[in-house]
Amino acid sequence: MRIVALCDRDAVRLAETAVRFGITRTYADADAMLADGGLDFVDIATTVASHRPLVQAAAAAGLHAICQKPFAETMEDANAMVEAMNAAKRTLMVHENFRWQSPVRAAIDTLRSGAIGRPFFGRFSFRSGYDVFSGQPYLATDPRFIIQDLGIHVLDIARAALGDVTRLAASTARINSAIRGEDVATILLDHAGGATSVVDCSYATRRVPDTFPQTLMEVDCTGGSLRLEAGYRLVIDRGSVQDIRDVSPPVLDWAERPWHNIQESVRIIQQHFIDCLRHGHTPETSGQENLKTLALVEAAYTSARDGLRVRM
Ligand code: 89V
Repeated sequence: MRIVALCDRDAVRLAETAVRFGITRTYADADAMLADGGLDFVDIATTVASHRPLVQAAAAAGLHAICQKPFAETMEDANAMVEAMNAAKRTLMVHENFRWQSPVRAAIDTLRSGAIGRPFFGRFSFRSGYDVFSGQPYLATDPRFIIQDLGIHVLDIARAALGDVTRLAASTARINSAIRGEDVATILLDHAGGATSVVDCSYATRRVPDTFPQTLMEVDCTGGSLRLEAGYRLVIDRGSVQDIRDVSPPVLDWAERPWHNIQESVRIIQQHFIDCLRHGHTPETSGQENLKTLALVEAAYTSARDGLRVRM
């Protein structure tokens, strides 16, 4: 597989990327790129409002697609994208990459193996004071911030680790008055398998060292407990026996700290997509599957706004 065409409305970025990677087909308009053909799939790495028209255009062109998270601003848009790709019989994967971070994956795989029994409690935590707004300025101006941008990842990890959710309650706060949306969220989840978990996220937490962009995990199971601690330390306790593993992600040659765990997960999820296309499998984070994570985002905003516990 190789990248044969690039589309970007920012002419400077388009030219720079084309030169850097030796890509000769460049476009400022996605429809023009699709009309020229010669593509197997598109990787849609745009902001959320453009996802629906771009995914529908890919489906109409008979192409498979990867779509960035957050998949959609509304369930209606998300359902429409899934239906369009289903009707075209093409594969749609949401680029929900946090569950693919190798340290997070090591923890999820341990839980899924059943080695420490049945989970009954989880905490999935992302707390930082990192300035994400300078790199992604739109995050400061959207009415929705942390649940839609970051909580979505952590909710997805909670689902990957403990299974689907039956009920949810959320509280939010805005600590940084320079932004429009909420920058703190605490979400209580009941999982179908019987576990309860807490997803807590903050971009208003000052601490040294700052753990950005690590998701910390803590899961109690009937046969032991598991913690993914700061600094990528995975601790698995079985009473008297403690297994401590360094699950630090590699810093890929194009990557940089502290983003390297996210950057590695991008490579892993892209590889997963290619493997799925080659073998005719459905991606773990398919559009259809991601509807459940997106529903949790919607439910969290409803719960926080109305002070209600929401049934899924
Ligand atoms: O990578 C992301 O999804 C970002 C961040 C984790 C920085 O909030 O939006």
